Amino acid sequence: LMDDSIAKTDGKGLLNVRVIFVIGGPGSGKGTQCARIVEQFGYTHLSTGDLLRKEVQSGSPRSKELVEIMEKGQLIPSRIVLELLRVAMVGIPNTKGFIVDGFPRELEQGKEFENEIAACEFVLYFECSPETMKERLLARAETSGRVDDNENTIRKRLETFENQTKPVIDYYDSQNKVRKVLAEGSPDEVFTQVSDIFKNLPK
Ligand code: B4P
Repeated sequence: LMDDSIAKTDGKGLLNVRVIFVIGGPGSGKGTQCARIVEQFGYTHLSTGDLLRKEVQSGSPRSKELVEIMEKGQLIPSRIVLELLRVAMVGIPNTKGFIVDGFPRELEQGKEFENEIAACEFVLYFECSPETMKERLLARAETSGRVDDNENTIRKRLETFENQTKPVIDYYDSQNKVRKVLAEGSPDEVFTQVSDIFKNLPK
């Protein structure tokens, strides 16, 4: 890390802060639940999807490339995602911890983050059926204006999740780091399970 003078780091140069990864398919309710975690428990929410959409809106030279990838329901190159996260985290030196939403979406992303930025305490996984996810995203499509909320892209996003993100869950599961939440229910029902996890975290 080059510009981490304001953030605390450990002996290996990693940020010394609680980090929780939040994974789930598109439409599993990650963003919705993260907003509630912030409200109830005071963590800092970083959504890689939001960071990427902000990057696009800023009119950065890579905007066009990013939009094209998102429209195809594919993953943005990890380097870009990691850089956006690193800059965001270093800029917030005093926080109880970060919930990193929509990340990692492929195995290498997670490994690189943990080698270069900070260790992850556990992975919060929202398990949801593809039918439910599709239904929610189509409902959101009516108002979201998002380039990726349409039937075609939703199908591809679900495939990307199945092929590239599911192995991430298996990997962290093998390290006993996955906390699974059943995400089929209403936002309140899902949050009951999420609260139980956050209430019982060590200080
Ligand atoms: P994201 O922005 O992460 O999009 P998402 O998976 O749909 O999650 P989001 O948080 O928006 O939706 P949620 O499930 O909460 O990613 C978009 C794209 O960015 C990716 O396809 C990829 O191209 C790129 N990208 C992002 N991160 C990346 C990374 N790390 N690496 C590479 N590329 C990356 O909610 C969906 C809808 O369901 C909402 O309308 C909500 O109101 C509704 N809903 C939520 N919970 C509900 C419930 N319990 N009941 C009923 N409806 C519910």
